[in-house]
Amino acid sequence: KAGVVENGKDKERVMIIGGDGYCGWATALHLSARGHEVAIVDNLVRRTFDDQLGLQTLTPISSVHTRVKKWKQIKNKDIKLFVGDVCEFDFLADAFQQFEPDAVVHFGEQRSAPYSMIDRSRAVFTQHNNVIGTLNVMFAIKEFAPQCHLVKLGTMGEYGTPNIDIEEGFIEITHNGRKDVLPFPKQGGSFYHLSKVHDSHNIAFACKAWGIRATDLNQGVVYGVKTEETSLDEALINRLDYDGVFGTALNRFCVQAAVGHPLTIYGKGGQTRGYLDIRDTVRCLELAITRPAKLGEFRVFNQFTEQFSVRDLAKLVTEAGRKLGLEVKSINVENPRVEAEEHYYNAKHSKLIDMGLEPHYLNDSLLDSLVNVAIQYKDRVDYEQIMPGVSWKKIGAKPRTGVA
Ligand code: NAD
Ligand code: USQ
Repeated sequence: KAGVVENGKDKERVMIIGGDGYCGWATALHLSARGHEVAIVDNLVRRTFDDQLGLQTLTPISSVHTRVKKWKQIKNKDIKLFVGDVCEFDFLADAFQQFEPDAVVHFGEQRSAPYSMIDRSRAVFTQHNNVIGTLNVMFAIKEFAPQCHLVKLGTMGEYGTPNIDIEEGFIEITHNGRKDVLPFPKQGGSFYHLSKVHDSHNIAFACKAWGIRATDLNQGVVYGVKTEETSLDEALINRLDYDGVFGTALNRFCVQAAVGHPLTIYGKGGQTRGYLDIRDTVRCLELAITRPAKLGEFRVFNQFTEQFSVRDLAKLVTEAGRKLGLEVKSINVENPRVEAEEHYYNAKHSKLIDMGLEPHYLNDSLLDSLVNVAIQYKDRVDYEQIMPGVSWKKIGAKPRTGVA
């Protein structure tokens, strides 16, 4: 097949860990629709976090069992389901031996920075869940599927916001007259972001020591909800988080605009990050899987398409809302996080484009459609969950039962 490099097969057996989540569900359907054999591994803990904290996705999502049944009805394609925790090695080993994956996409982590900063127990849970889960996946590959390509979701937040350009994974440094290419310095801004830094180091070491192959996708903030496949039926609809713990910047702003809540700009609003449309997330995963890393190789791609400050996003959503007849206001909320609010930001992101990614840039039609989805489900919005309730500075050792 055109464009597929050595070792890449047309049809791969892809295990998607975290396949019931926001990025994972969309990716599972995208790959299944393109003929890959897909298995979802998920312990459904994301749904438990919602139950524990009293949150719910804007969109009414079906159970994972209903989701895969509906997919079978519509497309006549099977998605295998393994419900369990990747921190339990026996469960994971069994799933590997049954499914025999060519590639494992690992989305299955606790992914909220605020969740990891609620209290000591959530910080420990996040790092345990993420770091041990990834170690288990690495060991399962070594033991049961040494050819298998690990495609691991990292995050742009691993790099922090240094006052120099951010490279894709590695930087050439000259020091005291000697030169080397070294991992780009990491400065995660929460216990969550730091869990990804630890994962990256562990995976890089395993590639070197055992000769396994891996791609670390340092993804930016994802926005949007619809993909070609999740739009086929209401039972396939994806989750969309808007609350102060799991909701991310642009998705939150669109929901806030729809329900008449002022847009919550934290601090000065100069915080700049890389962003991408969920339709590009699924395509990036497809590109990484069909063009795998070589045995022993640890590749790093920066997976985002455009960078925006929070202020830029607020302006864009205000304008999109105005066109839809909504009056959108913004407020500067005291920043609950510890982060630079005005800073230099210039991150490279050419490797996925070179491999064929054709980005969906943020435009009016996407903002329209996202605000319209939010309007469609606005009765499900709990206004009380919108303001941030987790403070980086106030995190303590004592368990917190509520975060509002
Ligand atoms: P999500 O919380 O919606 O999905 C994660 C899924 O993993 C959930 O279904 C959860 O139940 C599952 N999971 C968590 N721990 C598990 C375990 N121990 N065993 C089995 N399953 C487990 O998150 P998402 O937004 O889809 O993010 C997916 C990945 O992409 C994460 O690793 C995240 O860090 C990364 N990422 C997300 C974004 C974003 O904007 N959403 C941006 C950059 C990177
Ligand atoms: N922000 C606001 N107002 C809001 C929400 C966020 O100003 O209402 C600001 C934050 O302070 C931060 C920026 O927007 O400066 C991004 O915050 P976010 O919550 O959208 O994203 P973040 O916490 O970084 O985490 C999300 C995902 C995480 C992923 C990360 C990619 O939850 O899984 O790793 O985006 S990145 O930001 O590139 O590290």
